[in-house]
Amino acid sequence: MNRRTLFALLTAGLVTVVAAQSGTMLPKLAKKATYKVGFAQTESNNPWRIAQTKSMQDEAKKLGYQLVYTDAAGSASKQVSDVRSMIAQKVDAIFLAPREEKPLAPVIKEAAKAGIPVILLDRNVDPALAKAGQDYVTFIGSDFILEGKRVGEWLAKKSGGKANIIQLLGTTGASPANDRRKGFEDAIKAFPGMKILASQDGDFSRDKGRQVMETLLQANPSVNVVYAHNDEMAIGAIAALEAAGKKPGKDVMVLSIDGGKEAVQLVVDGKIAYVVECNPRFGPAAFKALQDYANGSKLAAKLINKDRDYDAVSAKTGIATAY
Ligand code: GYE
Repeated sequence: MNRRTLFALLTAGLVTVVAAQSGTMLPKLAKKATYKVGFAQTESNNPWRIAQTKSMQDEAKKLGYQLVYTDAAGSASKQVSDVRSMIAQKVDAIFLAPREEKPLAPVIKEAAKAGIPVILLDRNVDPALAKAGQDYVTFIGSDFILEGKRVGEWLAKKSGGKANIIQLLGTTGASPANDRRKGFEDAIKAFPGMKILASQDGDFSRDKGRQVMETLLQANPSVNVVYAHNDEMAIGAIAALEAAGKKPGKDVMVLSIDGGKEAVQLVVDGKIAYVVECNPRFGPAAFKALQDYANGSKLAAKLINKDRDYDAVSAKTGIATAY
């Protein structure tokens, strides 16, 4: 090989590396009759996750696609290795529900460099670290800011602008936790009589929600509203309230997000006052996005699911179709 050829080869290599590093190389997806697709789930400890996984599995089965499923069991670092193993298995595409906004961003770029497009499901990544249409194809999920805003506005109306609130936050660093907090806090800002006494991480989990509520209740006996970022923590909080001799629905108003059957039943029973749904049925939208992408369509940066809500009246009929 002469010097000139060597130089040309090196330059070509260099150009590719630079382009990949600047994150502008979203891989294409070939049109095929069937695909082997990864789904990297974050955890499976609640009805919402179980409904989401089922919806993905059902749709893959219906289409005759192979689904490579992993469960990170609540660990962002396990989820990173799950995605790496999907890359090693050379799946055609990856659906990723990133547990937290920051730690999953680098592995999205690793997949892109390996020629595997990633579609984000239900949770987002930090937009400063990875971008739709560049590092990943699109984000499919709910508008979490809007969910929090709907709860805040409902409460402002119901309480006449007066409330002593405990907020049970979702997993620290997870996009729905950040956004549900922002939407709610922005919505109640204009009401000086609505006070957040305490906000603490309950990790979207029932038991953690119960434990955190127990502690916060002792320190804040004047609480009369609990806003939980998901049903599981709301159900945990109800257990803590009852153990302390308080009546949820009478002494303390409980509000949550997700809208699983168990929570909607608690609305019917009067223990939860209001729930904004977060739709977990991703299968049809997720696989349609994959096919659209393979067909060469340019997808929007965000594909937003529609969410219902449940109060004492709508819960009675809505429960029949709650997940
Ligand atoms: O609200 C919660 C789950 O990311 C939108 O995560 C999802 C949330 C959902 O574990 O129950």
